Amino acid sequence: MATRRWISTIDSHTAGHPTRVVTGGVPPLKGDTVEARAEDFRARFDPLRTFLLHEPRGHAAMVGVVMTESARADFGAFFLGSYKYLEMCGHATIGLAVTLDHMGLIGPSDAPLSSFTLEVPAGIITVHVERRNGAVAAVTFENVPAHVAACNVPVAALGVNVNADVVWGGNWYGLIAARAAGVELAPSGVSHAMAVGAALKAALNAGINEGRVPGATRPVDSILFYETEADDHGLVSRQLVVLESNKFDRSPCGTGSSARLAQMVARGELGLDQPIRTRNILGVDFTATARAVAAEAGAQKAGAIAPHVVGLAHITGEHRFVLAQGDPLPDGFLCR
Ligand code: PYC
Repeated sequence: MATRRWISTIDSHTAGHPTRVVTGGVPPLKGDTVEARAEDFRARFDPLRTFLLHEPRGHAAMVGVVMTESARADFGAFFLGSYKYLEMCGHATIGLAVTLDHMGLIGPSDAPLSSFTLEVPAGIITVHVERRNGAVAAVTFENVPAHVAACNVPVAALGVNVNADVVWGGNWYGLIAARAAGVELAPSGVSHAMAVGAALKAALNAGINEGRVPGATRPVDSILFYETEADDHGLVSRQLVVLESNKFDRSPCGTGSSARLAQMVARGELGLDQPIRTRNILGVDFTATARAVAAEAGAQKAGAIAPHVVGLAHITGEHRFVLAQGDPLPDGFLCR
């Protein structure tokens, strides 16, 4: 078989959401920082992203990770989305940590704890891998600081009138109460949530782009619908992140959980060092805690918190993707 591309990956899922870590086949990238190398990849090799993430090899919500060297951290990595490049991705960071453990790249596999730093486009984060009985039992990432940029922004679309908080958690989120938006946080509610979420995102971003949302400087990447509950173990944020039309995060969303922490602390609903569980529509949890931002992190936005998010990923397979000669869809396709 004549082939024009060979790319190897290790795939995992984090609470249901896939991560595809590229382990070979990406040409050397130019640039001094991870952000610059991500930009070089986008400029010269973007068809590799769609080849790997779009159908028929991937799907609408597939996320990829390309590793690069870092002059500032133990590893460097940037995140590919099916529809855009992400500055940070929590579920994929957890997937990457489990993948690095699987590859034997982060310390003795019988050590109870291995830690590493990771440079991503959003900044430098720290990742801890806990092992029990020879297997990874939990991954914690200490995310870039999260903060609320705007509160109670009125948004209307498709006959739904709600308020959104605009919050940075490594990506930008519009946080909206699920019940007020008529969104059901269950697998049966996903199609409706995606339609409403995409329309609310467009309406919110129109306001931000026209300068009508004081405090918000950049359009939101996603809408996070939430509901807060409590049980004997504390607070649970049930949540569903709509990335874009026809795309939702299957996991509780690491950057979305970070944004939720900043919002709950800003509203006085949560104290520092008080863990909550963030739960996806499949009933799988992350544990998320807002900590004080370390003094050495330098100047921060008012009310910024340091999110610590704990979750777990599982390897699903190892792939060698090829592009066979004559394939009529060399760069894949995505239906919107
Ligand atoms: O876990 O941060 C996250 C994420 C962002 C987009 C998909 N997952």
